[in-house]
This record gives sequence, structure tokens and C-alpha cells, in this order.
Amino acid sequence: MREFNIHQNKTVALKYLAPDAIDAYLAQCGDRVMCVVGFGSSRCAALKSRFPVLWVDTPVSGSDAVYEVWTSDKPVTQYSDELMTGAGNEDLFFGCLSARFVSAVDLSETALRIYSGIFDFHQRGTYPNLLRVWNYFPEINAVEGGIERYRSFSVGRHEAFVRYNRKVEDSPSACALGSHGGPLAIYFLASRFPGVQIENPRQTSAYHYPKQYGPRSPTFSRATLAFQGDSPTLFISGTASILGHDTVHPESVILQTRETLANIRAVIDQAGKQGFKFAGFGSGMALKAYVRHTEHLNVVRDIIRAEWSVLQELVVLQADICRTDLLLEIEAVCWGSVS
Ligand code: 3EB
Repeated sequence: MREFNIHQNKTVALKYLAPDAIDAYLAQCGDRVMCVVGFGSSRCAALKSRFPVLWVDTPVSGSDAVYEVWTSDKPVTQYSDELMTGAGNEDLFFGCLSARFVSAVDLSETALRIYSGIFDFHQRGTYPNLLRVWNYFPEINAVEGGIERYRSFSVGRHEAFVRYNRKVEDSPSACALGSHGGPLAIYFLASRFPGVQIENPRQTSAYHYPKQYGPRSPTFSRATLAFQGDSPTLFISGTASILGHDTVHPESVILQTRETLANIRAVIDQAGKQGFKFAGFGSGMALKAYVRHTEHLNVVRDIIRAEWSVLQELVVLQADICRTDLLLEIEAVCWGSVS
């Protein structure tokens, strides 16, 4: 895997690193490291760095593992309590949490507890605004006690938003994927300043999905735009082949990939209306794709590469998607300027 050198001098920078590059990179970044998440089918050898790593059990295309590393342009302060580990600078905070659960019903309560903990943390401190959340748990499509794990997760998460008086319209951008094992693993970015929520005109807002997708709607926005001085960052949620609220092209991984990229473009265009001037698909974007079936990994990667050939940061993972008819989901981080 190549090592890329982009997104320097941004308030938060993101890099995807192979196992042989991670130690040197963490040493180089020193006290500016905010968050390290390892993706792979089994935990790699311990890092030299003492920085805590949140591990997510998802096979990686073309590598044993990949590390997602978020850094700040200023030194950060480490944080830990019973619920989470994290690190923050003046404006931004990354937190990592994980919790065991045994079944779909238990997952709902676990999600409620974890999200309540996150909102308690917001109310106590410097970072009251939730910008972006990543959610991973095993067997996301398993049905237990009459409810699918993903839907049960959405119920607990929704309940936390209600209890803490969070308007669904202010939901963070997010993703929810099925890992191959392990606990409910969550990491999040919180901010001193609120982000701007962006919706996709091609899609029903997820928090207005009808009941056919579960008893409580998922609480996420299609993207959040975070203004940090003159360099805004657009966090695009996990995006799939959905128009309105319907899955489209259930039989075709090729068409699902194209529709998903069209949805991502639509979200970027929508952010443009809020003053986001996208830096472009080269150094201005990092993409993480989740593909349900191993045999589709290369197809999805090749379509992305064909469409956006200049893309520098791309990771393709194998994970289950939250609707059984979805074959892939793609999330993105975009950098830009204020127009
Ligand atoms: C969708 O658009 C596909 O429940 O946090 C995408 C992003 C999806 C986030 C979540 C789910 C979530 O409905 C699934």
C-alpha cells in the first residue's frame, strides 16, 4: 500500500496507513495524534506507540490491516474515563468507545447507554456538538427476538437523542456497518462549534424514513460541514444506492456503485450551496468503501478509480451493510475552502 502525504495544514488531517508504516507515522506526529482506528481481520502486532487503538474486525482489500489516523495541527490533550479514551485540541475532540453485547435486544440498551454517555460528555465539557460518528458491530443483519440487530441499534440510538433533547435535524453524519466479531465499537468527532447539517435532495432524510425500515428512524444527517477558519471539512455519511428511501439496483453491484457515487456528488453539490468550495477529487478527498461480498471488492474499487482517477486516499473494506439488499456503502471526507 502506498503512503500518501496529503491534507497537511488542515485542522484535522486523515491518513490511511499500512501496518509497516504506522509506527513511523505516529512517532512523527507525536503529540498531535487524535485518534487511531485499526481495521483488519485480526489484530496486528502491538504498535510501538502507546496510543490506544480502537480495533474493528473487517477484512481489508489488499492488506492485512489498515490504520485510520486522525491528527491535529496543534498538540492535543489525552483524555480517558470509564466510558472512553480520546484526545482533543482547542476545538475538536475524538473519542473511542466499545461495549460488549449479547443479542439484538441487548444491543438496543447498549446503544442507548453508549450514546447517553457521549451526550453526557458533551454536556459536561468543551465539545457540545457531535459532528461525525462511526458505528461497527458484528452480525448487523442478524434477526434475534423478532428484530434485526441494525434496527435494534437504531432504536437505542434514537432513544438517546430523545432523552437528551437532540433534534434529529441536528444529527451527526454517521455510518453503521457489520464487523466480523468483537464488541459494539464506536468513534466520534465532537466540536466546540456546531457543524452545518447537509441533506441529499435525491434521498429522504434518514430521520424521516418510514417505519418499514425499523420502529425508530436512524439518527444521522447525510453530511456535516465543519468550518475551521478558512478550511472547511465535509464529513459525508456512509452513502448507498438509495433514492428517496428505496434501495435501487438490488441485483447489480456495478449500478449500486455508480448510484452511490452520484449520491456523494449530490451531497458535495448541496454543501456547495452552503459555501463549501470543494478542493477536488485529488488531494481534497479521502474515501472508505465497505463491500458486502469479497468477490465484489475489486469491482467496486475499479469503478471508483475509473470515475475519480485522481483520488489519492482510498480504502476498501469488507463489511456487512445495514440493509440486506445493499451490496456496498461509501463514506468520504472532503476538504475545501470557503467560497
Ligand atoms: C442509508 O442511507 C444507508 O444508521 O448510522 C448510512 C449511514 C446508513 C449511516 C446509520 C446508515 C447509517 O440509509 C445506511
